[in-house]
Amino acid sequence: MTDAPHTPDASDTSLPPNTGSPTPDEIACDIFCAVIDNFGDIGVCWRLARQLAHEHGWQVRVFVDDLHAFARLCPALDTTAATQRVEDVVIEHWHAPSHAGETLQIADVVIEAFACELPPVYVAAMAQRTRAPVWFNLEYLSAEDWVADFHLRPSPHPRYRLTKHFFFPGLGPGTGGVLKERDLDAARAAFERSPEARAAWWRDTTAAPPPGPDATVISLFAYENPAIDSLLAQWRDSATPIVLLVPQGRISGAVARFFGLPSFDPGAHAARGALRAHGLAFTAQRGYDLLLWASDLNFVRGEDSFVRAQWAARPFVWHIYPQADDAHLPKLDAALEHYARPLSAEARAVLGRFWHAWNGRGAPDWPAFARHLPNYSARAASWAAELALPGDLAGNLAEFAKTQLK
Ligand code: TRH
Repeated sequence: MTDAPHTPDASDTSLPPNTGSPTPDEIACDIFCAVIDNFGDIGVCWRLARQLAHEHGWQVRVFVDDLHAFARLCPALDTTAATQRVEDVVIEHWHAPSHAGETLQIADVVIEAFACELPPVYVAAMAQRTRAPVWFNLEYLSAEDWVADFHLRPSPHPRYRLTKHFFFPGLGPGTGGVLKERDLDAARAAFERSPEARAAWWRDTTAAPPPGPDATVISLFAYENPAIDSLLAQWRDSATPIVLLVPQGRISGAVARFFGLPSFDPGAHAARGALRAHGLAFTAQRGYDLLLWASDLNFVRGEDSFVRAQWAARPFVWHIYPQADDAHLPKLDAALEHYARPLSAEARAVLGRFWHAWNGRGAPDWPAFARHLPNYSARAASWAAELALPGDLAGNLAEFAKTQLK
């Protein structure tokens, strides 16, 4: 353990009972995160944890069961430490489902991410607390309409005097919104304004200078995807240069095969026709935004990169996390409905076909998509403004928690 965990609280009956409502820096918050696969679960929790700590002054502790996945996004993490503090957040290795820290301390606000189950001993202690904690189940993001009806619905515990609230992220009014740091737009504007910062990024990331204005820069973060072969061939045959940036991941193998290489690891470079590709290292989470800002078009996946691409205010193509029985397809269409709404019928249809093709329905038509890129760029900017309307998720969650703690 490298640092003391956050403040003790009234679940410890030896302490005086909790009376008045806590001031912001006294609010202790525990986030429980089980990593199902990939990086999205911990990606969302880590972003939320930092925002609650840095922007709201909360004392945040994250229980996470997979420190190795976490370390990919946060290289400062010590994967052998049971407890550590990183960026003012306490990280507990949630090494067993029953584990709830070395000493049982119950926070004012408890967030179970994506319906992971809290340790039973922790829930029992929550019920013993003088003032019941504010308990959230943070759900996965969906753009579907029903989300607004279910957001913040209370669910009383069947046995204990506890109420859990379902917190639904969403793209529209009445939902919990999506995560957005207060300084994000300013950081993006500074990067966009600074040719030096962009040149340095290109040099450090690809060992190449920034491409000329006629090139289309594309970042590619995706699951394995059968549409990639056809798309790479269309980019090779494009009338204008395409620069492809591929962070190391599940689609790297297909890119390597296209170029006849054994792998496409960080530092790899290859060119065919109009297509030039660079293999990139998987960066710390903050660094991923720069890749989105340096690109004209971003292929993203899952949940967190999908949201970041929207804040980057550039066109994007979403590889949605595939679910059994194609349950993900209505979610894909719901997102399209929000995002594509003001586009012309033709631009909307082309975008819909392209997103569908990237998600296993049909073949991608790059020339048609590329023709509409200026429309998609304009829409990306207006969409980022619309997406901000429900407010930032961390702020919305903190506001609601405070009303419950009064
Ligand atoms: O990794 P994902 O596919 O994650 C998930 C999980 O599969 C999860 O189980 C599923 O439920 C959810 O999707 C919907 O995609 P996502 O959500 O975009 O998370 C990727 C994270 O990785 C995101 O926080 C950005 C980060 N990242 C980096 O930090 N550095 C990088 O170089 C890249 C490419 C990404």
